[in-house]
Amino acid sequence: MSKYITTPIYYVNGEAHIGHAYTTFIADTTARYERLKGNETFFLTGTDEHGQKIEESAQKNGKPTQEFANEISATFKNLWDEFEISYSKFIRTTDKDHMAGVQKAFLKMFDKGDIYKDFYEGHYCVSCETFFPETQLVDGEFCPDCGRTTSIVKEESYFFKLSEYEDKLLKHYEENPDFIMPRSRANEVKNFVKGGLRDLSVTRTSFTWGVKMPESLHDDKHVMYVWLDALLNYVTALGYGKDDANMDFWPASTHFVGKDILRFHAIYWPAFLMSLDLPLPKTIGAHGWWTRDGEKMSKSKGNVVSPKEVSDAYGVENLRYFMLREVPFGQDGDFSQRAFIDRINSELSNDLGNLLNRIIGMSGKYSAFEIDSVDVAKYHTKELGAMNRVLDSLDGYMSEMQTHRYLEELWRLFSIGNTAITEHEPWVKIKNDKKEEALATVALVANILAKASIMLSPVMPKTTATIADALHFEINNASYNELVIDKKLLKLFTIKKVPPLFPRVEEPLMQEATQAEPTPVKKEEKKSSKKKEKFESEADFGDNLLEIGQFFETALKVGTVLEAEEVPKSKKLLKLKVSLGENDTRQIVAGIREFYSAESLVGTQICVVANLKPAKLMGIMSEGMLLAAKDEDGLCLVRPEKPKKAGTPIG
Ligand code: ME8
Repeated sequence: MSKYITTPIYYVNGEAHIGHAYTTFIADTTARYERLKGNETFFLTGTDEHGQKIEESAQKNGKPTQEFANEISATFKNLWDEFEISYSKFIRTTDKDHMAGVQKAFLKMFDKGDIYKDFYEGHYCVSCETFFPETQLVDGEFCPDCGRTTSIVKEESYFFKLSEYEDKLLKHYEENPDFIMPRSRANEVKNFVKGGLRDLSVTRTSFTWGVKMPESLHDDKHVMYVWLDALLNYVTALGYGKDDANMDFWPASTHFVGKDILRFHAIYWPAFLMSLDLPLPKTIGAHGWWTRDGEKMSKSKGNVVSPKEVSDAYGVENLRYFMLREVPFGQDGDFSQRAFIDRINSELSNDLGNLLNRIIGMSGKYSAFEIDSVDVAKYHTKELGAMNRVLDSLDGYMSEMQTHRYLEELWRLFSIGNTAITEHEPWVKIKNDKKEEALATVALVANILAKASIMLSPVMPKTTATIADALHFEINNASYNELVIDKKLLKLFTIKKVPPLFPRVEEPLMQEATQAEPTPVKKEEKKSSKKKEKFESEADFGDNLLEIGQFFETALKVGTVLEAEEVPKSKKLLKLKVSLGENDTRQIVAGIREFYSAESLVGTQICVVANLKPAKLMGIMSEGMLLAAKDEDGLCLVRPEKPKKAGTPIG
């Protein structure tokens, strides 16, 4: 099967920010995923270089327009190359072949009678390169999309008979419920069309920086409307209007776009395609916006985070993981350095990195680094079943573009591995002469890591290649079929040591100017996290046993929850008032909101670490930590078996 995945082509009026990187990462991940599954995949990205906006930006920068476009286009291409984005073609709308293709398409629509010449008078927004009817203007003057002042433009124009496509478009939406994703976005498009479509002005005479008219029309004073020019890139990139070399890839499987340009892709583009007698793309996937302090990040607002700066500080693969994990596809997300660091430390470093270290450590100690899956099924049917169920569920999330759910589910595999080690305690088995059992657990986890790495590879290609190398296999369609689809286990091999893949991040690595939440990591958090890492990275805790006195340095107490409430703007945190005995009431902020409602906690008892230095979470002071246990089924609080007086020491 062949697949065709695209990003929007980005305007060359400024350099890329993380919003652009996000679209490109999702598209790249999807393209890599399709290739992993064995589908021949064409992946297109590029730059949109015509129109008044670019002409004006070039003037502001005192450069000839083409030179300016060349420079900015190169910054996009260089960035994607540095990020190893696996595009098949980088198109520029100033490419000769593209411009010739646009002229051919224009002529075809004109000859068909879908384009005619008339006059246009209307309110034009230069920034959005769009005319708006008076009824849509804010306060009779301002652009309804970007809020800038519009100007009245009267000019001769060619029009595309968009109004004739109303019914056909509505029919297409009805018959193809996956045409607009997430499906929840389809209504806004349908309503727009039902509200009536006016014919679309598709040429301009007020400036010259655009694709010229087809010669046969002898009408030099017009240039093409930038959106007609831009949308056609999706087919000219495949050779439309030239040699059709790659037109076998058409129709596109998914055009990934931001929700700001959904209307152009879900209304204008299919209408143009119908006029050209070309099939329509399967899906327009519209994602949400990355915001900074609640405002859309954009080049014109100047509130952007630079992807280069973030990747220099944290690594591009960590950034890919974070962006795809953090935000449900279609929803907006605020870029927070704090949230990014938390995910690196807890999910990448602890859950994945430490699991690999533990397996390398244990196999080194117990079997001279040799791993054999021969006894895995004998001791671990439960874990193999759970693992296979997770693996089978993943494709559904990816085809729905739910990358955050995909990764969340994928992480259940690491929980299965970690839980197996905790439950089966290979170090105890080794001491008790049950080597076969101990090695079966080690091999089970090696298999989990291998299969999880294959499925993680579209998101983190390089990191997973290193894991695969340690596990003596390569990630490709053959190993995907063997280990993920056919559920085979790894053959006997010698595991390789690898340097730590995800060094913990102790404090924000970017300066305030480029970070959304400059809260530094507290010293006490730093200390405790170091301790945790050391503990968890050991295979059998052998070198980390505590003296009893060390344990009693921690004051554990029974607490009674007096009050509980949700922390505003946080999905995870609850703020509790907890009694630890007479005259000792504490405020504790805990990340348990996903598992407990505030009301359900009031009056119940919990176990509290009472002698931690206070720390702030989302600006709220927390004066203790409660104990909880978390595995793949969720989190539960550790509580006294029977009610005890608040403040009763534990130990
Ligand atoms: O619209 N959050 O180009 P553009 C998430 N040339 N994504 C964002 C974003 C943000 N804050 N800001 C931008 C154009 N994007 C046209 C497209 S296609 C035929 C022509 C991403 O440079 C998102 O994908 O303004 C959005 O749709 C795209 O960049 C807009 O880029």
